[in-house]
Amino acid sequence: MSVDKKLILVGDEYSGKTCLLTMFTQGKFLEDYIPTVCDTNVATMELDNGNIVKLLLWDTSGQGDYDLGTKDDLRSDLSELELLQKKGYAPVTTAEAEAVAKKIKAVAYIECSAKTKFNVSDVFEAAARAPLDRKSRLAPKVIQEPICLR
Ligand SMILES: Nc1nc2c(ncn2[C@@H]2O[C@H](COP(=O)(O)OP(=O)(O)OP(=O)(O)O)[C@@H](O)[C@H]2O)c(=O)[nH]1
Ligand SMILES: [Mg+2]
Repeated sequence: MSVDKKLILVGDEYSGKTCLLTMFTQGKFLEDYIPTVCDTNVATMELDNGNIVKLLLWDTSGQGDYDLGTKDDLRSDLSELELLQKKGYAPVTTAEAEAVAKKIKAVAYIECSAKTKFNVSDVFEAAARAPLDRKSRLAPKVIQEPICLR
């Protein structure tokens, strides 16, 4: 079976959407920040059940209404943690992240890092497998520890 899915990346500006996409599609990590206006890409995945999924990937410009990030590697970055502490912040805890995933009825919650490539393909595989019918969604599945706030 072959299906097309449109996948739209949303999240805070500077949260790492473009880097996640670029690591997945090109295997490259972009150090420099270039704000996105809108960008599209296509990736084809073959799942282990033999299904072919064509992902139409839409990268969007950042919106300020999201509190979770994608830069898992920063959880153990001492200078980042120090910076957060100075501002009175701390990384999101597992419980907080799980609660949000449950609240929004997320199909999956996956911590990832474009920089280290950690779980990058898992994110897109989960999206490729996600049922299109909202009613048939499963309970949120936690694959890894929580994401760091930037
Ligand atoms: N440490 C670390 N830095 C990252 C990671 N992903 C992205 N960055 C950095 O964060 C900055 C912003 O990344 P982008 O992917 O451009 O962010 P974006 O969410 O697409 O931003 P907008 O297009 O403005 O919405 C860049 O300087 C990246 O190098 C990551 O996994 N770890
Ligand atoms: Mg971007």
